[in-house]
Amino acid sequence: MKFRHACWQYVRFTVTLSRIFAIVLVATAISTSAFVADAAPNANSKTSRPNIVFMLADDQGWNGLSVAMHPDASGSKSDVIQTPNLERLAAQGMRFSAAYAPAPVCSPTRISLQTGKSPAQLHWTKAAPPEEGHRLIEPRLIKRISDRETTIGELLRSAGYATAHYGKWHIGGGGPGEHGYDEHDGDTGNEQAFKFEDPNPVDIFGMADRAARFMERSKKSGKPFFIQMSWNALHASTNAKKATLAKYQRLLSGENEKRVSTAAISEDLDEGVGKLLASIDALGLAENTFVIYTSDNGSGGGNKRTGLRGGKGGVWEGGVRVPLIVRGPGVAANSWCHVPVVGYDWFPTFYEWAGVARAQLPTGVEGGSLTELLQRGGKVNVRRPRDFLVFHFPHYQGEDGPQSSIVVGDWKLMKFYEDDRIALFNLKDDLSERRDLAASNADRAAAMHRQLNEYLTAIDAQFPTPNPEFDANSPNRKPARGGKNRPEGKKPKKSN
Ligand SMILES: [Ca+2]
Repeated sequence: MKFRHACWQYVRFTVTLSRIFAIVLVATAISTSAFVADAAPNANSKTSRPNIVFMLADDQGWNGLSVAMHPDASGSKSDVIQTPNLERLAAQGMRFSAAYAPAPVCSPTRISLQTGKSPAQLHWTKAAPPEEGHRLIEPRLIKRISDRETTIGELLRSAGYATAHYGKWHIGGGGPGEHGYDEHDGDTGNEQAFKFEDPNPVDIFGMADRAARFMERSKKSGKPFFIQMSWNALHASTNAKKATLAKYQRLLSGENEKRVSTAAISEDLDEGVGKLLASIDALGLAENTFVIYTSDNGSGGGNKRTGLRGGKGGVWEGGVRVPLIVRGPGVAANSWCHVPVVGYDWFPTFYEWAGVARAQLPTGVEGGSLTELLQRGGKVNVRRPRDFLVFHFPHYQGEDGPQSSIVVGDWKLMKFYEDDRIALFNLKDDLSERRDLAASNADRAAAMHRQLNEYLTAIDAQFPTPNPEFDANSPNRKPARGGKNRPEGKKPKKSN
């Protein structure tokens, strides 16, 4: 059905052509070969199309690696956690200092990556259940990927790629097999991680082995491949290898168990990344394979929150700014990109690598291709339908209750829905978002506020609504966590 839908879009695109020609196009579009547009500008030829290995860590914060994510910002790497394989990958490729996850929580980022659309447009902006008893009521979400969406797996399979998804899926809809993936681990979620213990903690090494076998088979068949490695780590971190746990108990003596196990599973994950990279080398595929490493949201429980404000469950930088390393053909070794990029940019990027014409992008895709940026040393801007990024979290979970942000160049505006407060920051000078400049830059703040509202209206985003039963004077009332609303002495609760 989805394929037919894509064909009709294709037909609509050629509406000015003669009717006979349109009929020919329909006939051609029905065959998969037509999906690969030979005449697409900048398209790779079919024979040289690159393989893609897309790795997604879970809850790994911007500073969760021993790889610095910014050359000048202190606190952009961990002083304790050791990730030597990712250090090597970074030395071979490009690091992004301003890479964003589409959402500050799990499933919304995952469905956004699969579709190229923002979580706000998809009406899936939170993973955990709604919190009740607050001043505002969270919007309802449909937590299941729709059959109407075209996924990365469907796109790349249609274009002739062998496709695999290993690890955590977490967007339902019958699992990856129903959404374009030839091989997969089923309709998995967080619970999956707990089954696997030393010597295969949270299935890190099992996933790396399955990916290696898949690459070998794809190579033999002569097909390019796409693999999404949705690592379960850093979930179920107490399942880390015993030796690694012991190492971090020494390095972090006196720290709580969660911090120790999170550090340990981070290093185990790095070892799994190393195994996967070694398999790519052993198969002689490194030269024509893009390797991408990133995280689904900012720092979760157990990570040390330094360098950036906030963490998972909010749109402060700590919730959405994530590590990103890319290695592949034409990407300069040991290079930096400071241009903001977002997870849903990968969808149009993969389109271009697969040689599919831009005109065939599904309607509503909000990302821009990163191909030129990667080829030109990270120095060109990304062309998206809009020249700003919005993060919309109309929910309670992290600091400050329901909130949105808009990033335009170096400037970022935060909006808090409980009291309609706004705050303005210059990220270039103040990455930790401590100096609110809304009062001294009132015109800029007002313009960005308007831009944010117009965008959210244009994509039909959902908003929190007033709670008629909320009683501010009730002794049982639940304040939004964090910031100045946080009750004395209470720390934010850990969330899923
Ligand atoms: Ca997550």
